[in-house]
Amino acid sequence: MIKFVKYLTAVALMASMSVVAGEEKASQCSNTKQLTLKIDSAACAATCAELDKVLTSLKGVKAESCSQSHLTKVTYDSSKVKSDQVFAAFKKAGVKVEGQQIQLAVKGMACNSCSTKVNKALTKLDGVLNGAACHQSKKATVLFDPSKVKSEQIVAAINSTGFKVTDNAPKAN
Ligand SMILES: [Cu+2]
Repeated sequence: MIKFVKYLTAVALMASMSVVAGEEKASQCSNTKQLTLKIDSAACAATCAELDKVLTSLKGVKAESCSQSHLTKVTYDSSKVKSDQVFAAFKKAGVKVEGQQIQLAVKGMACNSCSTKVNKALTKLDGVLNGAACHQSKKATVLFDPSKVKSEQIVAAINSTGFKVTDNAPKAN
């Protein structure tokens, strides 16, 4: 009988654990998307503030523009807003988007020739405006035109060099 009770307790414990795991999984599969966009280098602080205002007027959108780096970080809820609407907001604010930027962790780069190999693979891709891999930070920063190339293709190009992308780019759309 005691054995049976122990068994029941174990089953109950396992059941409660799987519930917790399920909840975690759900939060990872959220609709939150992130976009980092390079904007017109002529955009000043006032323009950036105006841009953020236009962006955040969209439901489910958070935005932060930096007039120094000329990068706008947009976080949005894809169940409430589509990336097209985000891009339309830039137009509305009169700010030109030069490209989308992603940063990828790349495993295996040990020296300059490794990062050069990754850079070459990146710049060969049509739609990649700038690719900078650094073997010290183990990261590749890629600026690309999202209408010409997708982040998955960028990851594939890096992986084809033999070095591996260890995290996935935040996907737009
Ligand atoms: Cu090397």
